[in-house]
Amino acid sequence: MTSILEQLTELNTVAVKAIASSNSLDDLEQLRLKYLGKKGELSQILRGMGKLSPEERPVVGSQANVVKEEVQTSLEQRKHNLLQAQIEAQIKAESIDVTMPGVNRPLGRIHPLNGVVDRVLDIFVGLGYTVATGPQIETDYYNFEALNTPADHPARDMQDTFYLPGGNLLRTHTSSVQIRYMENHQPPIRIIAPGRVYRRDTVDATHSAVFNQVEILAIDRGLKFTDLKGTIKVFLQQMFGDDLPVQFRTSYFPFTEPSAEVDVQWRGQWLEVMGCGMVDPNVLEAVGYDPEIYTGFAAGFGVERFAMVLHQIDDIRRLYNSDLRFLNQF
Ligand code: 2U9
Repeated sequence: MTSILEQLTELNTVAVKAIASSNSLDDLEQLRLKYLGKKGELSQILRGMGKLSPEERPVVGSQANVVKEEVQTSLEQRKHNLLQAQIEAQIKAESIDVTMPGVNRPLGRIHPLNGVVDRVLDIFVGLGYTVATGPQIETDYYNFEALNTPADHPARDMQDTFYLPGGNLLRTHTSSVQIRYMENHQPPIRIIAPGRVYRRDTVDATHSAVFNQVEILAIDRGLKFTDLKGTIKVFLQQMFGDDLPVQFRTSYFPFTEPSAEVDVQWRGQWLEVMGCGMVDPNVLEAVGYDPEIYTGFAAGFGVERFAMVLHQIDDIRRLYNSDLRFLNQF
């Protein structure tokens, strides 16, 4: 009997110690099975009770209950502590340090060239114009011939052209878009054609071999030069400001007659910003419109030049370099 009581005491000591140093709920469950399980150590020990005298049995029985309760209490205590530690670790891991500096996520912005195109399109769409686009690789016909610029015409030298193997070319203006549009639509039409154009120019502060244009075209019965002037003036005043002085100087383009260049007074200087004119009857005939019935006006300008004037940019190449120190200013 002494030996069973000793075994119980030993089990108690060893189990309580093991439980106190267990480090996970899984370990703890293993210990519970090891000491208190059906085939556990306590059950093993109590199997020896059969050999005890009737007087000894209740003594050992009650001592066994004491040990069982103590081990159980230890298990519960440790379980409580482990759960508590687990919750604290989770809270710590999930907590946010609101004093940490934030992650900088740089915002994109509209490129100054696109910003000008967007404003121009908004103005003309507001006046009832439709946006039209077309191919950058063109035939001689759409870029020159249909625009009253035959092969021997001196105006061909005005804009040196990039010719492609096979005879096609890179469009030198977006007028080709308007020819294509007129071939597929009947008047009245009002369109605006923005897009990239190409010229064999020597690159410098004000010239680029690739640049962006916007051209407008209106064809209807009875359109006159005053309609053109009014449209241009409304447009330029919306772009630059209400009281902007605007002047028209006579000029020449093969596809318009009469033709004019347009100057604005801006920051104390007269600046040329665009060209325009009444569509030449030969151009109307080329697309099958009767010039006795329909007249039209057209205008064109370089987007880079507008952006440079509006934003006081000194070199056209800044618009193509993608230098963030420059772009971040807009
Ligand atoms: C059609 C008929 C006529 C478009 C026009 C201009 C005048 C003009 C230049 C400005 C600077 C081109 O970017 S630039 O080099 N353009 O001055 N453009 S009239 O006339 C047209 C267009 C289409 C069917």
